[in-house]
Amino acid sequence: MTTFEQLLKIKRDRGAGYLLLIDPDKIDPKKLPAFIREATNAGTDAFLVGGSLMLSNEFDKTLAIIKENTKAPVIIFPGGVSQVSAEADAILFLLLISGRNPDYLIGNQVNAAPIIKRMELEAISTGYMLIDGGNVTSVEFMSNTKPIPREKTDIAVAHALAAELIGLKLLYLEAGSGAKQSVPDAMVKKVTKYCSLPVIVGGGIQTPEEAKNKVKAGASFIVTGTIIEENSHSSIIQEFANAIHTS
Ligand code: 1GP
Repeated sequence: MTTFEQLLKIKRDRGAGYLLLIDPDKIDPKKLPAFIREATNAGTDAFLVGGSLMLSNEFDKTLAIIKENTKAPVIIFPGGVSQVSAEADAILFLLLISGRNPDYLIGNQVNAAPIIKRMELEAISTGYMLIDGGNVTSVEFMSNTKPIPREKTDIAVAHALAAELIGLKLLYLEAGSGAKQSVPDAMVKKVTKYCSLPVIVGGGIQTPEEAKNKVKAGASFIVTGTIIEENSHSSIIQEFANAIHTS
């Protein structure tokens, strides 16, 4: 089974999936093995690994440690071309479709594609949409793109439909890591009503209840990063997993 098929199976079996974001710059490598084991036991369905920058230069090593300590899929969520590695199960091949910066629509992808092919790494094409989360996030600054305004649901729907017609496999509604406000439930609801792609929602999600509401609105996968970095107890991971898993 491919990693993408595994994600679809998680959605089918559990109602929705819980994806935990690991930023190698923000985690103590000594604590990583135990943390990954605990997070897996607590109900994490897959790990996303990446960050806007990569200051630590430990990307391959971090991926290898995560792989050694979990059976869950380990998927690269790249901040740039340097975050391509054969140690992962797959990579989200992101197109920042909410922006109009050609580097993030095709430039980086052209640089990364030959490397990904050579590595025989599974690429999951993903329409990545930045939604205003009430503050300037690293994605907005680094990509030099404007987020979609929170109340412009129709604009979000049109972008999602474009992603579907282009033939992308997934859609990621992103408020940005550490966003003040997560993607509005109303936007998730409208996008998933009109667009048939499975939708990942992340950025600024603080509580299990908030995560549950995104699932109720139609999200297939929920991502948390910051909240678990700040409070890495497995009981919180479990609360998120229970809130997200509806079956
Ligand atoms: C960021 O969607 C992810 O790309 C997670 O965001 O760190 O705010 O949970 P947080």
